[in-house]
Amino acid sequence: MSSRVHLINPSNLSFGVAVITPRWLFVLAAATGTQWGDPILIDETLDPIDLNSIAKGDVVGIGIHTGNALRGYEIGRLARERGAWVVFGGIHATLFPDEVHEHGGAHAVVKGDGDVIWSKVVADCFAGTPQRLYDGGRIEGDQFLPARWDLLPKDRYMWASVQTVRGCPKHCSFCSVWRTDGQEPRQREVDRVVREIVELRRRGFRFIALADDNFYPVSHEDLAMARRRADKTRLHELEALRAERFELMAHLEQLPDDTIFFTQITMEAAEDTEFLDAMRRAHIRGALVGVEAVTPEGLKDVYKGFNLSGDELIARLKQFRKHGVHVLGSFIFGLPSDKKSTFDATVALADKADITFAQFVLLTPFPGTLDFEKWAKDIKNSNTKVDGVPITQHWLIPEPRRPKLYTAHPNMALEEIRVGTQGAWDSFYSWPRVWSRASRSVKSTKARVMFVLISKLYRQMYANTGIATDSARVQRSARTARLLGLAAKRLFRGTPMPDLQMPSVTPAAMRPNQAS
Ligand code: B12
Ligand code: SF4
Repeated sequence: MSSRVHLINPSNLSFGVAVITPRWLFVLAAATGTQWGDPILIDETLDPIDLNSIAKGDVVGIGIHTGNALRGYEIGRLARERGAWVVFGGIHATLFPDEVHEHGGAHAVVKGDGDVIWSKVVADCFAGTPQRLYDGGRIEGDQFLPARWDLLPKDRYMWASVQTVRGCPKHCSFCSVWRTDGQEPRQREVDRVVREIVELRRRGFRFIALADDNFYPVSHEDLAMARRRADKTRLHELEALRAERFELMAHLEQLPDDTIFFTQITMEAAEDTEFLDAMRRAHIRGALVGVEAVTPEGLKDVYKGFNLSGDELIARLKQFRKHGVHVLGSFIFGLPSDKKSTFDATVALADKADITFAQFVLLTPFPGTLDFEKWAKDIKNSNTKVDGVPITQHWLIPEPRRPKLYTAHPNMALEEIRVGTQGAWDSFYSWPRVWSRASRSVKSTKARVMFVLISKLYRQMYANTGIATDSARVQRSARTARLLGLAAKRLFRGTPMPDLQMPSVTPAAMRPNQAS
């Protein structure tokens, strides 16, 4: 049998179904080309890999972020033992190519975007001459490849994912996006994005996550600052970016009415009601908004001074809802300014601001971030190790032994923060609160059942498995998530529309008014 290409998304936990497609798998599948046959795609969030499927001479591409790097390394070593060519890519491999070689049995590591370089890497491996390191760079928006959705396994994912823009102009201290993907937004051509979405609708997907770093890449302040400059080049660039967003939304508006998009956006978008209205018309019904902290001190802790706090924050978040965009608020716990009262105060604010979903994450120094650099420098001399692994490489500590928090807190014990965070999830996603939000957010019984299922599933997948320290609880949550997922996936299935055509839009419909 001839050699094959395998693409593997590693995970320690498999749920049988997944909420969102890991887009990189389907994009790299497109980048592989067809001369080696279709690649074999393995997403371990669905099922664990069967290593017997890997043969000598095969090429194995493994994509890792920091959280799943250790599992990726285990698979890499095992695949290499079976005689395969092992290549790593993804954000963590981009940040630490040497570590990947040391721990993952890699023949090659690809830094940056894989779209353009991957076919060369595969060809080099099959020729027996892989390079140690490839640099895929930061490609232009019009070079991003559309995904191979024909390789999507049937009925395993609830939401497909399509990227419209990569990069973010902000510089939050806990986030690596602006440093790895860059601060210059790279927008994909409207036509290409829409073509992919139409293909997904033809296949029966009506729920699509826009896997963007920040769907609102040009704020009023950015425009005002550019306007103050004598040289207007930057202003024209920003205006063009903004106009392209409206062009995209005008096209999305033409899609069937039951289409639902979800994206990620900064809170600033609330200033731009024209943009929010265009989002609603474009079927973008929800957005993850990084609220992070509810006090000015907390926002200062994460360099997110462009967010608001207190009553102004509530008003700003409500603005999304008023314009038909549901908010998934993302909050960080463990910030130096947090107090015991912060947990309850945050849940209360989420309620008051009419947030539809929320996530409460523990402050984690992810490599590639300013927080990580500062933390690693501060802690270096302490020489702290867990199971012989330096704490500054926390992702290499086996998951059951991995600490949940890394920075000593001025007011609280770390366990107190972990328990407080778990408590915030429990309280926000309690049955009465979920039901009350469902009744306020959606009308039909079916939509309410979906709302409840997705709320409970979200909590099981992202909170109970990520924050709990007790492995029995983690396993129980994974089983519950699997059952909820099986029930939910039927509800998310849309009717295939094989005859759906590309929307046509008049130039006038695409134009935004001039922003202030
Ligand atoms: C959409 C998204 C999500 C979604 C969907 C996840 C999914 N199933 O895909 C949701 C909301 C669920 C999510 C959750 C989380 N996410 Co997230 N997410 C993203 C986001 C915005 C886009 C990812 C994406 O689809 N990009 C599109 C694809 C095409 O790009 P890509 O993955 O980068 O792949 C390209 C290259 O990296 C490369 N490549 C990738 N793999 C491989 C493999 C090979 C062999 C090669 C050659 C190349 C290659 O080629 C690809 C094509 O160019 C990224 C931000 C970002 N810019 O990456 C964060 C990001 C990946 N998430 C991040 C984090 C921290 C999380 C959470 C831990 C958040 C939390 N605290 O709960 C969870 C973890 C979930 C989990 N267990 O995996 C961090 C990771 C940081 C790090 N150092 O690892 C990122 C970078 C955001 C950030 N703020 O820093 N996420
Ligand atoms: S957290 Fe969001 S707004 Fe901040 S830099 Fe990252 S992507 Fe941009």
